[in-house]
Amino acid sequence: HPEWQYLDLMRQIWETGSERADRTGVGTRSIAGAMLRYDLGGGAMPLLTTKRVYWKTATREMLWFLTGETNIRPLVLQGVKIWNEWPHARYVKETGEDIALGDFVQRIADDEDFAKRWGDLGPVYGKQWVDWPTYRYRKDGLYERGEGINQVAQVIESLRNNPGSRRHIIEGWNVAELDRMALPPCHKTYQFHVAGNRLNCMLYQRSCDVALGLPFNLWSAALLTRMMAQQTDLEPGELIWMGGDVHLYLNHEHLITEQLAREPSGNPTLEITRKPETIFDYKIEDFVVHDYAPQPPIKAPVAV
Ligand code: UFP
Repeated sequence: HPEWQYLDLMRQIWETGSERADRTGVGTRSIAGAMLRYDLGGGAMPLLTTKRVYWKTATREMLWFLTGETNIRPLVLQGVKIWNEWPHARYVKETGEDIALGDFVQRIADDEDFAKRWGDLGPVYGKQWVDWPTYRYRKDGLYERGEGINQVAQVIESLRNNPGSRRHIIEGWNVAELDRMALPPCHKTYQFHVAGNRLNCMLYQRSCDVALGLPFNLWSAALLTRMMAQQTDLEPGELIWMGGDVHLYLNHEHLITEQLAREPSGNPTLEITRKPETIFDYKIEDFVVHDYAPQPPIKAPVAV
């Protein structure tokens, strides 16, 4: 079963990873460099069956990226909570107001101006993917803002017109803007590769929380690949995931022990029920998962 790759990686890190302090203060066991490969043929998806993964949440996030949006408000209004901790932490830090996360999020939902001021994550994925900033030089030697680059649209064009290219890349790591991002991109580089009529995708993830982040990141990368394939009239090929700093948080021990005692079962597939005009026109209703009968979810705190 393809899921053993994930479980084996988890076990390897827990048993052999080097323990160290990390930015969040929680502490991790970590290894350098890992690769997972998933065949997406026949609609197969890297959707974990050893615990329930909320694939609709991850899908909503992916669609949000594709809108270029970087404010959490549209996610909050859909009940997606995954990005809430970061703006909340910033608000508490900058105002000194000791507001509970739930109350903060409610204010984001209720008050548009408050959301504008406090709900933005800075120029994270969505911004870089569809509106990478450019600069052009003026005669006086200064430079001014040029038109943003839609990398996603450009890669779709290049896949259609120049499938053999080795430059089908979507990059999130905009060095000049990292300091304004709530979180510098983790899934930072996507490269696509056309082999015959199959579309392969490689993802380089610089930093990976294997217990909480990776199940989401695998689903999302496969989802993006499926949408890109549909838009370019190719068949989904392989998803090749590569991790840089691949780690487990020390306070996830109960999750790890529980999940490693479970065995994968079944082969969930994703059906996309219609072909929208462009990659920017998908709706959550377009995605249906079949044969997903996972074991129960396992809760654990996310390190902020
Ligand atoms: N992380 C992921 N996947 C993501 C995401 C975050 O694994 O999509 F946004 C984890 C990796 C790391 C933390 O544990 O969040 C980011 O911290 P840092 O920037 O210090 O690597």
